[in-house]
Amino acid sequence: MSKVAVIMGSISDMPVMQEAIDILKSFDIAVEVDIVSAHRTPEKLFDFSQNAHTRGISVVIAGAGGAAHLPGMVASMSPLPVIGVPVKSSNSIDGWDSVLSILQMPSGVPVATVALNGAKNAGILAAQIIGSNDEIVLNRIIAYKLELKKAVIKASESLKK
Ligand code: RP5
Repeated sequence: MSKVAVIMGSISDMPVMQEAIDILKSFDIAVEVDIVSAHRTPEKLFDFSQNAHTRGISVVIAGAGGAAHLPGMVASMSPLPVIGVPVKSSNSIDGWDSVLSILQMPSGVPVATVALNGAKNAGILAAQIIGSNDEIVLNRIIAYKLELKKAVIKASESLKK
């Protein structure tokens, strides 16, 4: 069974990252959650990045704020796809620090960066990656998108009443 690792640089990122955990659980995908700080626990960062793929993890979602080096450093050492969530931390310069430090990766070392505080989309993207090779998960994504469509149609119809 595929598993997604949701990691973050600090416990202060948890309110944002909880959205990734929640949507993954709604798709019935196994989630491993941990705090891995690129700057405060560098040894743990190395250990996590070099070994995640040997522990049944298929995708890594990494959220961090400020000088947000966590997603990029995981991507530098792991063969797994890494989705980066820029977190708008309390002392951030409007979140631009987080966005740019996760987005602007060098050639050869991609991080799939979602929107500022976009942990929910990170969870959906991780589910889609798993779904590309897992029909059950794929069907849950199809059902989810159908619900999105129905909500828009319902809202549209409510305007015409
Ligand atoms: C980053 O610094 C974390 O990802 C967090 O977004 C930010 C602030 O961390 P704390 O000082 O709240 O632990 O490393």
